[in-house]
Amino acid sequence: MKMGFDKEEFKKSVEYNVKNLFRKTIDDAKPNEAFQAVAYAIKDVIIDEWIATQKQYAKEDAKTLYYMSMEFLMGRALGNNIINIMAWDEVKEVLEEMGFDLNVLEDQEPDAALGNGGLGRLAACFLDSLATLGYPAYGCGIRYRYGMFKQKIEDGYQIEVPDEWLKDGNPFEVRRSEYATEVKFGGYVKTVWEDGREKFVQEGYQSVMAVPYDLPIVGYGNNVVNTLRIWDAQPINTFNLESFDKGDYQKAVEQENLAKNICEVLYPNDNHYAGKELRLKQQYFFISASVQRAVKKYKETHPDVRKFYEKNVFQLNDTHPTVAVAELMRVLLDEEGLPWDVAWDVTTKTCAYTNHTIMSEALEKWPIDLFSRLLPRIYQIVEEINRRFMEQIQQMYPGDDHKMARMAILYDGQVRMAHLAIVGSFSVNGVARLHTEILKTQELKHFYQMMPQKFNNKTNGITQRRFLLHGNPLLAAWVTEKLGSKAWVTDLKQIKGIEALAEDETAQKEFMEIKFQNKIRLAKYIKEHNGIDVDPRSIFDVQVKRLHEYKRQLMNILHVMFLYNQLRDNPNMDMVPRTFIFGAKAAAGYRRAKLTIKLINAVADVVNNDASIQGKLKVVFIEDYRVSNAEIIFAAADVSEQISTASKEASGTGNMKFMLNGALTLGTMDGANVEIVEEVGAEHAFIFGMSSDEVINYEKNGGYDPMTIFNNDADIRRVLMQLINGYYSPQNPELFREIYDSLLNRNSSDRADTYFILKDFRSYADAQKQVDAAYRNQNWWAKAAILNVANSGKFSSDRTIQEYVDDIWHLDKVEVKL
Ligand code: RUG
Repeated sequence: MKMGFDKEEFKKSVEYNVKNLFRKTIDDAKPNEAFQAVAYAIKDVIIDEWIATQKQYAKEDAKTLYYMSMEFLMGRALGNNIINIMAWDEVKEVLEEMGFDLNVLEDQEPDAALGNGGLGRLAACFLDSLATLGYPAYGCGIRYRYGMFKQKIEDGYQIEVPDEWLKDGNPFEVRRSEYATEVKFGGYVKTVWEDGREKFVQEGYQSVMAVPYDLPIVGYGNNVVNTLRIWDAQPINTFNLESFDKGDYQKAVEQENLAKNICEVLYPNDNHYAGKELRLKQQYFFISASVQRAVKKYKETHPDVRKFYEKNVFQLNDTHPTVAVAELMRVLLDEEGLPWDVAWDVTTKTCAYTNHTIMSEALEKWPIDLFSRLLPRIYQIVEEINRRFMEQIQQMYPGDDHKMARMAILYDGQVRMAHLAIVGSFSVNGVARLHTEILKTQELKHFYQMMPQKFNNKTNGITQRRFLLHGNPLLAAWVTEKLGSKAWVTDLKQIKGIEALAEDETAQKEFMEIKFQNKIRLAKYIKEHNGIDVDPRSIFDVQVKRLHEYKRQLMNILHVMFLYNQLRDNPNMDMVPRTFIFGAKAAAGYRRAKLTIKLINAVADVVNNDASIQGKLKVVFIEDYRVSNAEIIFAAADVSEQISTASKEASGTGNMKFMLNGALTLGTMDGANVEIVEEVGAEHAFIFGMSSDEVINYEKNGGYDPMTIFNNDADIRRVLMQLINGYYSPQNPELFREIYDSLLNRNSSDRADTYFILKDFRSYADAQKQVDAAYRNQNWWAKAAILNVANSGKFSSDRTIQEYVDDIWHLDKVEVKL
């Protein structure tokens, strides 16, 4: 326990809150009411630290990071906050005395699901690490009224249900109306002469008021509380008589609707750009508000805005916040009156960009007509940035039109946001070593050749506080006991200490018993939520992540079909019972991904109800995969499926969470898998499939024909035929035809089997066989699992953040004393 947590005070605070919020005594409080009361009591503890931290930052005039992101996939806050104020045991005890179970109360809290997947969760882990390491930082984002949709499975199909996460309010947030900021859209730009210079004034625009809500980000045991600032939109003048009288009725209604719509909902696309106008409005909305506020805050204590970059750095989380480059220019030029060159100097010393993907369909390219209509002044600035950049290319590569075309920001009627981000930033980083190399040598090679000094790698990481200490208390306690210290909680490298136990049979037994208990916990969850019985003694083989073709959930389920065929042919086949567990949301408009979910559930229906295979195979699709159930899933996994087509998964972070919880990776040499294998040793993982070089080579030069595999491999052919002969969909044999076609028939835009599923299939099946063989030797398995945990130190987001600080942000640590 940290000093200063008073159990009696806390108890009184909870009772007081129940009384004031619900007009009840504590004995009558329902779990949800008790949750609210406890959350407010914890907030009360946090608030003092929050105030102290911000005062200390101001006093030290500390440089501040603004982590700009459309997504923050925070999950639940209560448990995390209690852990980070180091009061878990005390709170648990007090609540027990009051007749409440902390776990039950935690379950009352909706996940804050303001993100899609890896990119948003990375932002959340980064905030946790920043606060824990004591670095001054804001997360800047949007307060979506509806977060990532809730997934229901009906008749095997995904149904999207709105996520009303704010229905009962959010106990931890603080509305900061004093920082409300106007954001303007549309209209036109007028040039006027004023004070002897040309000025640009936006007129005839619509605007909204951006109002920030602050959420505390609690550091672990260090009194530091940073801020996640998410912006809500409100109408500037609520629909009023004045505008009605002026005949501005239409405009008033439009402004009101604009404000209502902007923050309504998170776009549920992961790794995919949909080009929706409202999305661009969202981007500019939160960026303009954040940038304006950052400049204003700086100016409150600093006279010279030309030195803005000395105290502020903006990290752009993907291209989504890239308008920040032009918005900062606008503020510096139009509002601060700086000349172009000075403003550009400040901007390019302030902004840094993280690239998270090479997938072309994820790259944002806004049509110029839309962009310039919505953001007329911003567009002018982008035009000028582009003009100057083209001049620079001309100078460096005279007459090389190819370079100009490849690198232009404005090209072919589009604004290429990645190019704007690279040109406007002093740092461009990839998210795993392999990914960064691919950026340098393939996707962004022209930029790398021109400005190599900007490029750097920052391999992703995860917070061990949520994904081990909170998510897997049994293993966390075991690690602490074995190491004789909790130091790993803030220094994950220390977990290496358990490596010495890998060969120790007692330790192996203890480890396997913990895994078994975690599997029982997950089995119970599955029974409660899916009504399926699974055997905790079977191998839990897990693939949880967004559903995307490049992640190849399809290969996984085709392999299940392949195994099932073998079992049908030979029910006595010797195999270790296996439970294949899937969890995945598909973007609402991603038809093929949704059909893959249906296929997984259709296979599950057949396999799980076939008594002849003696329970050797089970398939479970966990509904509504999200941060809170992820914690339970990682803790229970034996096998971590990381099977993306090599070169496509920039990093992956689920792979790290599995490793930390002692699951063995079954994966391709893609993203951060490469570094995981490097840390733990290839002999403690199951690696298969083509390398990224081979994939890229096929993509460039052709030469892959899945039909040859189909014709020559009877087992694969049998599996594929089952997609179109009604084996898993007797009512509608054609149901999975689209999937079959995607594997075998080229269509207008794509090669057949774009993601090389058939190409890698045999190698995958062989690796799966090795898993089966390896699991039979429980001592070996335990050893390999312990080694995975022991070697996960590199993958703490604390390490990642320290690298960002050292190489990009250059922040100073701040100590907060109460
Ligand atoms: O797909 C990537 C993951 O590989 C990566 O681990 C994660 C965090 O860096 O970001 C994911 N990502 C990429 N999500 N959206 C994109 C492209 O917009």
